[in-house]
Amino acid sequence: MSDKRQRARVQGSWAKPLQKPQQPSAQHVPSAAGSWKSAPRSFEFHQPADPIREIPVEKVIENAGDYEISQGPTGVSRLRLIPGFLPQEEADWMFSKLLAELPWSQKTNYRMMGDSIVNPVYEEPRLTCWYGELPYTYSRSAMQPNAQWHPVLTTLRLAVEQKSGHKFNSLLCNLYQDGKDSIGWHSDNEPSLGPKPIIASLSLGDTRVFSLRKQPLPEDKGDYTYVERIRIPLTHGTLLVMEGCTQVDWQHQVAKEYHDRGPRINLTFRTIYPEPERPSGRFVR
Ligand SMILES: O=C(O)CCC(=O)C(=O)O
Repeated sequence: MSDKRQRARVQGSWAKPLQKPQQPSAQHVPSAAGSWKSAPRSFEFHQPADPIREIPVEKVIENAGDYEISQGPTGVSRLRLIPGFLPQEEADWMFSKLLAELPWSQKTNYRMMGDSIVNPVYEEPRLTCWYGELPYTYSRSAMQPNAQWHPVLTTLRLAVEQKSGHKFNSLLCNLYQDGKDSIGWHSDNEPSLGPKPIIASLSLGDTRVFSLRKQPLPEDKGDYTYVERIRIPLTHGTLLVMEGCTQVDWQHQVAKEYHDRGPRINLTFRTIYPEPERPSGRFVR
């Protein structure tokens, strides 16, 4: 073990005082002048009983490709990153149309403590709108669907379906107005999305960092200190497809950034199942 590490993990005890010479050792004794002085003591190092755990180095994914990010009892988690999925000029034009023409609004959620709703409610730090046939419920509050898709969204849905090889019936649009807008750690694992949701996420506008962190082992009881982490800078026109167990075994977020960030739109294409048709499976929450 390196010295530095050993110092950081000091475990031990103050050694018992030597019998000779006779003097009070583990106590403070008043000096003649009335101030307090410590008696000399020594320290014994004991090797820590628990094995040392390394905090994994965060990985960065920025090149086009298919990435198997984990393989576990639940199955394989996969990402597909396609920077430049939309050519620059097309992406610029679509970004301004969607920014100006989508019915953006700020959703209010309920804070949960276990299964109970706790007041006060809070407003999401971003604007959203929802497209599809069915409402979308998360954080105990439902988004009503816009049944009439904006023509740009219809074009994008077809292009994303063609590229990814998956069909989608719904779309959550997020607008981050600046660096202070964000989305916290979560998985897209609502029962209405089925057991292993496939999510295709298209980014337009300023680059933001999309982070993933693995769900901790059951014995870590919700402690994320030692979990694997990945960061992906999502640039203008990039398509990211999350497949397999990514929504079961990982969480993701777009954190606040405290330097200048312009607006960014993120379109996440999903499939929502009406209750009677829902495929069964394991849900994390
Ligand atoms: O903005 C993003 O890239 C992520 C959005 C997201 O996590 C979500 O809509 O569930």
